[in-house]
Amino acid sequence: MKRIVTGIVAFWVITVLIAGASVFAAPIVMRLAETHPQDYPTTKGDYEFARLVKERTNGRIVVEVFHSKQLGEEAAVIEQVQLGAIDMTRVSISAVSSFVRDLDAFQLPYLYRDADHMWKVLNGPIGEEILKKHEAFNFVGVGWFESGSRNFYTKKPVKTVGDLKGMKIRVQQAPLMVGMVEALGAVATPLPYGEVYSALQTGVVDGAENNWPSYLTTSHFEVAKYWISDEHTRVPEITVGSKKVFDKMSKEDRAIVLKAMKDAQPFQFKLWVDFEKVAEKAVRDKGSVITQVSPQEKQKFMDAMKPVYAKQSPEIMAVVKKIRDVK
Ligand code: GTR
Repeated sequence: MKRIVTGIVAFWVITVLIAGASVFAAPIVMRLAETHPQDYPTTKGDYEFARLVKERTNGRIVVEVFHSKQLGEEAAVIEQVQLGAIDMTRVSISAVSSFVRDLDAFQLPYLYRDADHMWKVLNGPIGEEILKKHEAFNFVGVGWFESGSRNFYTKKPVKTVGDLKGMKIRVQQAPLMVGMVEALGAVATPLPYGEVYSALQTGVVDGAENNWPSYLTTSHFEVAKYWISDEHTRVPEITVGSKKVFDKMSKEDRAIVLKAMKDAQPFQFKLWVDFEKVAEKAVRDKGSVITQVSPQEKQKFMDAMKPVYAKQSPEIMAVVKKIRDVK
């Protein structure tokens, strides 16, 4: 009898301990670095991604978003992700392209016909393949967000491609972007995002390039009020994870995280499209001078970018051909 009681008690204790361990186990916390402010469309997309991960793992995995460059500027953060010191980051593919050079095929000037074309590419087999390629560089390609098109803005009026000649233009820290601005006869100045406002203000650079939402939220419009809608690039946003960190996760958890990013995408896209309009109106109201380029002038921008393509490797150009063939 005594034995049976001891057995029942032992069984009960073990059951309680196991149940307790799973209920009270500390969640896995993943830090995600974001350069934009809390209410920016990509940051809100990060929060939606975090919400889905938490919900689908019953709180076992918690993605903590560190917005407004709390964890540093993009180039430095990406290195930390590669080392495993930061779990994930949402950045522009330009910033990652210094590591994953094949990304150049996805950010060449005048590559996509429009946003639809870009999304067909990114969400199709070509996009999947480049996400997988990140593993060779100790990253995990988690997924894509929208970032509109990029345009030049300057301190002095610019109306034609020729007006950019000789101007010092801030670019993202990526070889392709340096080459692109040089092809226009301008002087490329690669700088971290957070340094651009003062560089414009003090005249270290004469201009920069970005999308409407960034132009507004960085207040660059205050110090460079001439905007030219040349739409030279569509550079998608990407979330990259640390391979070191992801390799420790179960296959199931990894799948949940990747799927959550896919499912956060339409949410971010909608916010983006709405905010793009709000941002454009806001900078117009605040006095920015906007030049809408004519189709003829846009063709001149395109022609000027041809040397950028001529410099690409046969491998990159093979991907470019595949991208262009996506209908
Ligand atoms: C923004 C992008 C940022 C950052 C920035 C830049 O459009 O969302 O991640 O790369 O451009 O120009 O540095």
